[in-house]
Amino acid sequence: MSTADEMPNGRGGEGAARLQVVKQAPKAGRGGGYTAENIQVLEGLEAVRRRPSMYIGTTDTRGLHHLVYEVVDNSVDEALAGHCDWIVATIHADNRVTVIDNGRGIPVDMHKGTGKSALETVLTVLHAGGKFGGGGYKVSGGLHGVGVSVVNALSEHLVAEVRRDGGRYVQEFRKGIPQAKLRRFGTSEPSERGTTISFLADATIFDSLDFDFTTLAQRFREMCYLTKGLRIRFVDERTDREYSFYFEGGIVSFVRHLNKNRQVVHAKPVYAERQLNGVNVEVAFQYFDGQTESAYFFANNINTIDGGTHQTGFRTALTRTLNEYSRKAGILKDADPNLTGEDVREGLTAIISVKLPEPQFEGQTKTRLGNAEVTPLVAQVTAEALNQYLEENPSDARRMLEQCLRAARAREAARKAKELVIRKSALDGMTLPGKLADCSEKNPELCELYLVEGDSAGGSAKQARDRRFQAILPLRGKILNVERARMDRMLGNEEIRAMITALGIGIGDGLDITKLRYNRVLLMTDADVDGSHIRTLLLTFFFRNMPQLITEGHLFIAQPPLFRVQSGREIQYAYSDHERDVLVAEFGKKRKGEIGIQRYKGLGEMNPEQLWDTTMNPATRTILRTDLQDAVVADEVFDTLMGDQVAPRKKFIQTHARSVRNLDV
Ligand code: 0RA
Repeated sequence: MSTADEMPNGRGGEGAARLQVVKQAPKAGRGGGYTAENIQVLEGLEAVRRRPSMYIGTTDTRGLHHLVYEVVDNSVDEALAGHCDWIVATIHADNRVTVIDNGRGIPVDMHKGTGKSALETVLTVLHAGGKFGGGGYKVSGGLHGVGVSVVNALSEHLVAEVRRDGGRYVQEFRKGIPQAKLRRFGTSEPSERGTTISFLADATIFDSLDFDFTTLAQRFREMCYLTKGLRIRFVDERTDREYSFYFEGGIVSFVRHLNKNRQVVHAKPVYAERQLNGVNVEVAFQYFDGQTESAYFFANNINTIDGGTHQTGFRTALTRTLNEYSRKAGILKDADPNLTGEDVREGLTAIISVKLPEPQFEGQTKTRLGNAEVTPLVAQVTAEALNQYLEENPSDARRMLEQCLRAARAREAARKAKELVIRKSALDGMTLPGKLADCSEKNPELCELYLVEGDSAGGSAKQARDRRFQAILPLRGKILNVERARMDRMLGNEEIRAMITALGIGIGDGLDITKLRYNRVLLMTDADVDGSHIRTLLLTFFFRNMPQLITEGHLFIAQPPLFRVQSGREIQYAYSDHERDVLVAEFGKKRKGEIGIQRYKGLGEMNPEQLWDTTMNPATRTILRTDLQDAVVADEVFDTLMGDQVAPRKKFIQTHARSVRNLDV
């Protein structure tokens, strides 16, 4: 009998995860090279083999990869303690894994009494590793820190080699069981110091022994970001691939890596490292021009995905420091509300890494840091680093805060939009805007709404319309036109709100197109630059906030004529220079006498009758249905003309100078 799982089970219980000497130890069955006296029946290790998922989570590839992490974590602990600066991990062609480090080497001294070496104890007794390590920060022993003994128990074969104290030592195991005592087999130079663990995972326990190169590489890269000065070489002999990781900048490099395909708001990440009360705190962060947050929080190199006390400290300090600075710098005025936590986390890439002697991991999955003393320490380091950065880089500071203010405005806009939807459904049609001249028809199928630029044109349209089925909502152009009307500012705008209420469908997520009060919505603006500007704003607004209005074919652009051509009693309208010329030529042929040409500079110049004939009478008017393409173009034009970037605006104006001039005739 040579394997732990065939051993008679003297004690049973799951809780007995502890080395247990069974009195009547059986003899080794097949050439194990060990004797009855030194066979320790490893009840604890047997428990690991019987219920592997209790120790490594699963026996699929995740669990398999855990074995590698466990061994490498022990080497990283040596690096954290300042005794190791390189690790080589190799996956061999037969799926054997070898991890070599230049740490202190697992202690090899004998324990009198047990006759076992420290190395054998570390490799066969659950949780024994820590007893010999003592103090310092540890990756292993943290989240999945079950110890190398678990790797040993779940390996068909494992060889540990140590170079220390001038010697070379080796011990071999099968399924956790030593095949012989630790043996010295040579000498070592101090420069050769370290540990080599080589193991072949047990194929009867794991679903597959297929290690994933990318998964492991990812983990090793992360370890190197988090452990300054550590070099990990990763070799995959199955596919002849190899990576070496080393990051001079530590977590600053990590932040740059996460932001490498993003447009960053400031060139240099904010960074600080401090040792406070025995806790090492490292923060690095940088804003990019996006809406998402990529913040990762580590405790002893373990990714605490559920956050915890270090996250709290960082978030609190970030929000408070940015608010204080904004007030001091006058970026936030007295009347402005504070930036919220959400505002300051938009477009934030951050790595927070703390290292502490006794991390407490909490929660179902033990992925939240619980040490309360960490919160003020991280807050202090974050605030100091950020304050210094803001003081020393005022223009970066301004860009950073503009990003946060943009987030604040967007949040406010979303709130207003939501409020609007709620109010709409609460009162349902009772809050129609005062400026709306509604139609008498109640069947939306038959109704039209004209959105008319300017109060005077609105007045003409009200007189011109067929009030049975045509409604008019005048929009004061000036208001829409102010500044660079951002979407959120537009939502705060009375005119826009009136429009949303009149349409009845709500906005954004809560939009319900079936509630549309008018089958046709017509934009009626002047045929000049301002008119086209307002049309662009409106189209963009609909595209971004009520796309269904466009895709379902409800949105139209009215086509007021540019010219009135009169000869005698006959009046014709022209919608372009060319049409005007054709009309003039026709009139000239038909009769002699004066031909009167009136150019309409705005809708207000038409009397109600003319407006009805040319633009509003369904029998004679021309209207253009907008499609998504129009709106997309409008959206791009909007971004180009209204956005913050100067270069594309300049390019647009140069490219379109001719059409701009045409608008401006
Ligand atoms: C126990 C105690 C010490 C080091 C280690 C274990 C150790 C374990 C592994 C596993 C892979 N590489 C390793 N390197 C070291 C401390 C030794 C001392 O104090 O000299």
